[in-house]
Amino acid sequence: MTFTKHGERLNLMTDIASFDENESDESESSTTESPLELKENLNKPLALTNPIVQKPLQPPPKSALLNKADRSDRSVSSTSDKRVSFEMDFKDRESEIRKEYDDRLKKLKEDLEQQQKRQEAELSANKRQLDAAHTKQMEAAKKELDERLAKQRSTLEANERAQLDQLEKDIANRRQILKDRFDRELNDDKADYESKLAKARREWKEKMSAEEAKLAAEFREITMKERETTKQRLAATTAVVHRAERATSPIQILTVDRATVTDPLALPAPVVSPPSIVSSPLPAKLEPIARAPIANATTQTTMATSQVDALTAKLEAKLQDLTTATSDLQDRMSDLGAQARQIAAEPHGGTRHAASKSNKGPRMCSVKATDYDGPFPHFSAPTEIGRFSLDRNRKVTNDASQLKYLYRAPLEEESVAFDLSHGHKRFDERDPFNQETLDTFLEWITSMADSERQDLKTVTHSAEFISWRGALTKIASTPYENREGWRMACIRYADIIFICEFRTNTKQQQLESASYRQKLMTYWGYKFEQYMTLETADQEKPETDSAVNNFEQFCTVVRSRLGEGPGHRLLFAGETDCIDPSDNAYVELKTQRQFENKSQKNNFYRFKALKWWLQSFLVGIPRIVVGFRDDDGFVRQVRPMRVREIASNSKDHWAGAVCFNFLQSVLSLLKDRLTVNDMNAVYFLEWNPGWQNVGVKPAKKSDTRFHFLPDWFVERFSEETHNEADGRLVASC
Ligand code: 0WD
Ligand code: CA
Repeated sequence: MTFTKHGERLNLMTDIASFDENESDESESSTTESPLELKENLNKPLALTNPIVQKPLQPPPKSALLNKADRSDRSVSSTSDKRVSFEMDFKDRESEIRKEYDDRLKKLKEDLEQQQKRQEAELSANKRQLDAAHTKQMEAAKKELDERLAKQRSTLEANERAQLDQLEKDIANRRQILKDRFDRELNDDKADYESKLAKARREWKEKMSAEEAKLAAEFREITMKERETTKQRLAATTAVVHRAERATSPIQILTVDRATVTDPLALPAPVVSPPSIVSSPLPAKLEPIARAPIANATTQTTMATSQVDALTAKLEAKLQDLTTATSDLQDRMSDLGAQARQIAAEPHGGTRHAASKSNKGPRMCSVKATDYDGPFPHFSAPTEIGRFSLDRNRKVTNDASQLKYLYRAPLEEESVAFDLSHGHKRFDERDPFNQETLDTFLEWITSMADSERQDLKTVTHSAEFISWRGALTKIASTPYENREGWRMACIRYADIIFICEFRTNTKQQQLESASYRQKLMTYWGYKFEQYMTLETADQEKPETDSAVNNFEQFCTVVRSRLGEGPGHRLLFAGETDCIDPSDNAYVELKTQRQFENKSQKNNFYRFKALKWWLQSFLVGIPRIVVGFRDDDGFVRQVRPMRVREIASNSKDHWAGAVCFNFLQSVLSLLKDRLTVNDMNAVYFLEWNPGWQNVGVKPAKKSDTRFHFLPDWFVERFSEETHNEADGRLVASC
């Protein structure tokens, strides 16, 4: 295209076409050359493409020479001149052609350059256009994509919102259902309880008044009858005496005697002053004969009087019993009344007990927390004096074979997922209805005495009280307790007061009516122990697929002293979960529902934490490892809790000092009341919700259920305790 534009110039040059045979070819090829090839050719050294340089000079064509010759005909005449002229012409022509050619080349080059520039400009314009178009397209696509994404996002968000709303609604519904159910159950329980209370009260009243009326009637009837009989008897006796006094012959006396002997009166008489028979004077001459029947009659009268006395005493004792029973009943009714009032006022519990001083003197201890405010009493650091293990068959061995090691890894994990329900069906469980006593602990004491050849006093470190640790936890927590009552049977033997917990009737009923979930939750505690303990210190990780059992157990036996001066010397044993191999400290394992809000945490420190603290503090355990679980029984996190910190975090709710001051008072009360060593005398130390006092009362001797000291234990130490004096324990409450 560019070349046709310069076609004119090319034609001009056909004059010298003979100088280059290739020219037409070249020009032809030039027209077909691409701009790029053209550029390349142009860049080649000119000499290569210059026909003048490439080819030897040829004489110009005839026509051209003729023209020249014509023009120079007039000035040059000789051949050499001609030749010179021709050569000069030729040179002129050559330089002309060369110039023209150069011009043409230059022009061509310029054209080419321009064309190239234009093409380049065109190309870059195209590129820009393309780029712009591309950018535009990209932008459009991006915009579209963004729009689509935004749309999708908003749809998703809307879905999510809808789902969340639905979930919230479901939760609210479930919460409402649960609340309704809970309220209903609570109301039912309350109504049930109130009606039971009213019924019990009615029954007691009826029973009481019936019993009172019956006894009074009985008493009246007996008294009347006895009085009547005695009157008759006295009259008869008086008559006999009179007759005897009047008698003059032995026959008459014999008759009188026979009459006296056959006197059918046998019943005793009430306390009536007998007539002054003995003092009545008899004629001296009759004395030897009359003496016998008179004495006989007197004896009979005295006998009747003493029988009446005995009966009266018996009746009085019965009346006394009745009065005691009535006062006990009144106490119980007032406690029940207080409990009912408390339940009515605070259906969820949580109040402290109403203030009331003991009205029974040393028979009771107040449970009011404020009565025990003050400094912490002396409590010597618990000292471990022994350990024992119980195997699957509850066989006691004097060793630590059942002691487990804490598996520490979960403490380092941010989160865990221990399924506490795993294996529940295979739970190898102790019979929960079996009422355990101190037997295994006493077995250990006996085995220690046997192996060490020590007497009871030495082996128990002169303990004044022996019990499970759990009993002390229960007693000590009472000033802050309002839900669960307790009953401890206490026996004084060998100057030691043995304390053994027995389930209350309420607890027994709760156990009988335990729901599936409650049973499952009991299992959770044991399963957590399995997830967290190793059988040996070098075991890599716990064996969590085997069946869980709660027969095996490890116990630490500790001694301590509570109170100033001699205080109370205590010996108790506590089941201990494991030992931390990092510092050899005992560790208690517990599970706890995860805290989701402040109030849950607050509730924990208010109620549960007290039991945890007491349990560990009593045996000097420094750390509890807690498995925080969800409602489905999955432990999500395992964290340590320092026992000392539990007390300080709970200081707004309870004080350990109150618990220990109270425990000290209760132990003093026991010392006060159990002054005689008698393995058959069982006393109950008891407290139930609503009671303002903890009381001690003797159990019925006939109720052998509570005679918890086994014969083999008593017999084992009977020799050494045989000569010991009673009543050496002294204390005041
Ligand atoms: O009614 C009771 N609590 C009695 C328990 C009455 C008489 C005896 N005992 C025995 C049990 O054999 C028990 O294993 O005392 C043993 C331990 O006494 P403890 O250390 O004084 O008991 P406590 O401090 O109340 O509880 C320690 C652990 C519990 O662990 P948690 O983490 O839940 O506090 O002993 C276990 C339980 O694992 N435990 C029981 N296991 C089965 N049946 C029982 C029981 N009745 N009581 C406690
Ligand atoms: Ca435990």
